[in-house]
Amino acid sequence: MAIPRLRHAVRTLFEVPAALRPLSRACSTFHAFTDVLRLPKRQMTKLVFPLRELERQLTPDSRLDLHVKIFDPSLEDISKAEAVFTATSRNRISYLSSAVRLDHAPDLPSPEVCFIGRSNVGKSSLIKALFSLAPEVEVRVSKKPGHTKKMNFFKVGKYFTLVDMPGYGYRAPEDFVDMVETYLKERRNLMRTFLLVDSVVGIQKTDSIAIEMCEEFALPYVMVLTKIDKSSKGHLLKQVLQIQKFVDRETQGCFPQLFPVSSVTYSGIHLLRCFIANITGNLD
Ligand SMILES: Nc1nc2c(ncn2[C@@H]2O[C@H](COP(=O)(O)OP(=O)(O)O)[C@@H](O)[C@H]2O)c(=O)[nH]1
Ligand SMILES: [Mg+2]
Repeated sequence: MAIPRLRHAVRTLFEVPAALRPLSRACSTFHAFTDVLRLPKRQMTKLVFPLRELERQLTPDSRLDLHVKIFDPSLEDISKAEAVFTATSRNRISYLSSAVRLDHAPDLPSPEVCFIGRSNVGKSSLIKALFSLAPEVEVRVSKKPGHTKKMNFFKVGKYFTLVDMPGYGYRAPEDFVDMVETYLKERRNLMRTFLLVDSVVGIQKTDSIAIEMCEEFALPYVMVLTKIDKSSKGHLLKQVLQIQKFVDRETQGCFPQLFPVSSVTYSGIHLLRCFIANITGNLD
């Protein structure tokens, strides 16, 4: 009697709960755009263009509030951009080095993009998701906040460099402001700064400091809204509209279109890859 019960217990232990099944399938399958293209249209739109899915919930007259089509690439362009992020023998994608000061940063001629945001906002997870087609790249994702205390440089073939910046806010390194400020102000090949905001809680006080920094240095930056899988549709829409209003009214250098993403379901990841490939001049 005990053995069948034990067997059942073991089986239950390794079973994916029904509620998580679509998620686990999403994680294992949708890294590659060819798999995404096989999805039913509605599901594909939701995964590739999460902002459009949110827009559907708005009444026609308030749809203009969300700028969903400023960057509106074709599926073919999104496919093309994927090659940039796919590791091959001719396109080596790898961790390059870490630095605590700008004069220790690698001196490369290629365009650069950086990711900044509060500790725990999901920077490393997002970078890991962007690099899921180069699984050998090691991006450390911590359970504890404040893990990334250095600027971590990743080389994406001959195309561009991507920098994971240390998180600000809780447990930020003391010299964070000096490090990040100097980098943002002086890095000559910096093409775009991606400023991550947690979509669950919206713009926090510490986020405003980073926004002010970007504004003061007149940097072109883009707001990426992380962890969209964590909220209900209603809550997410409310947050997105609030952030959009803030961007429209209070910022000069921020790209008007928001980029909602989830590093768990891969929602928005393919579009963001395409945007990065585009602004670094690698989509032609
Ligand atoms: N549900 C969910 N959790 C996430 C997502 N992105 C990150 N996380 C979790 O948030 C925590 C902080 O993530 P991490 O990438 O280390 O943040 P960082 O400090 O900004 O680099 C980790 O426990 C992640 O698993 C996401 O898109 N969805
Ligand atoms: Mg990190």
